[in-house]
Amino acid sequence: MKLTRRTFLGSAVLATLAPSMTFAAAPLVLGFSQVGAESEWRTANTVSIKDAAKKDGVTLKFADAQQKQENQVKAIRSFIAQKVDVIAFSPVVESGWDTVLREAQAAKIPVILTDRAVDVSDKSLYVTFIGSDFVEEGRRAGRWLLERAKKTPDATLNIVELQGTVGSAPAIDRKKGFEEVIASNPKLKIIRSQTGDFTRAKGKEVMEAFLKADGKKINVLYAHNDDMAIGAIQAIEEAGLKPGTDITIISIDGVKGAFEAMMAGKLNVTVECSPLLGPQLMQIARDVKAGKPVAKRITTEEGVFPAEVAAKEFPNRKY
Ligand code: GZL
Repeated sequence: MKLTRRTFLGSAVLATLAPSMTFAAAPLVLGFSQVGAESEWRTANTVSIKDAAKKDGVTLKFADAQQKQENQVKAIRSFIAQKVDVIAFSPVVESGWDTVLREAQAAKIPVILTDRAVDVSDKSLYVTFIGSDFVEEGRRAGRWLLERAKKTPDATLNIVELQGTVGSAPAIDRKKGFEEVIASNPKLKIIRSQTGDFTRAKGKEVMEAFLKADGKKINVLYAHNDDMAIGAIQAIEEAGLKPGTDITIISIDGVKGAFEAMMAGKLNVTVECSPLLGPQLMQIARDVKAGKPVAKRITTEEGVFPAEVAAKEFPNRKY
C-alpha cells in the first residue's frame, strides 16, 4: 500500500495518541424487576439497587411489580424487547418462571436472581442467585425460642405464625427452618399459621383474628418479617395485652422499625436479612456481561439481634 504523506502523518499521530486514548465503554444497561414496595425491607432494597446503579454508572431500567407475578413477566419481556445487557429480578413467588426465562435465554440476555430463588427445571436459565439463606433465618428464629423456652421448661408454649407471601421462597423456607429446629421441643406448638403477605396491614388483620380465636392461649408470635410483627403489635395492644411480655414476639429482617419496637420492649428478637444487595448486584452484572465466571449461589452474611442489644446496635443500622 502506497503511504501518502497524509496517511503517514495520520497514522503517526494516532500511534502517539493511541495508548492514552481510552474509549469509554458504553454504560451497562440493567433491567431490574422488583417485587413491589410492601415492606421497609423492600424499600431499603430498592434504594440500595438504585443508589448502587447511579454510583456505578449503570443505566438502570427499574420496574415495580406491585407484588404481582404477571407484572414481573411483562417487565422481563419488555427488557428483552429493549435488548438490555443483563436482566435481574427478585421473584415474588418461586414457580412459573420457566417460559419467560427461556425467552431471555433465547435472546442471549443473562439473568441474575436477587433476594429470592426460583423453582425452575433448568438451572441454566439463570446465571447466579444473590441472597440470604432463608431456611437458616428460620432456624435462627427457632434456636432463639428454644433458648427462651429453657426459662419455663414445664410450660407448653402455643405459637401463632404470620407467614410471608404464599409461594414465596422466604415464606416457604423460613417456615421450614423454624419447624425443623423447634421439633426438638414437644412443648413448642404452632397452633395457628396464616399468611400476612409481608405487610403491616395484613399482619395486624390476621393477628386480630388469631387473638379473637385464641386470645389468652397465645404465648409466642413468629412473624416471617418485621412489618407483619409491627402490625401484629398494634393488634395485641388494642386487645389489651402487652406485646413482648404477654406474647413473646420473634421476627425477621432487622429493619429500623424492629429495633425501635425492641427498644420500646414490644419485640423480643429480630433475625437479620440484609436488603443491601445493590453494590454486589452491580459488580456481578458487570462480571456477567464481561463473560467472567460467577458463583451459582452467593449468600449474604447476617446476624441475630435480641432486644438486649437493640439500643447499642441501633446507631449502626443502615436500613
Ligand atoms: C427477604 C425478602 C422479604 C422480606 C420482606 O429477602 O424477600 O420480602 O423478609 C420482604 O420484608 O417483603
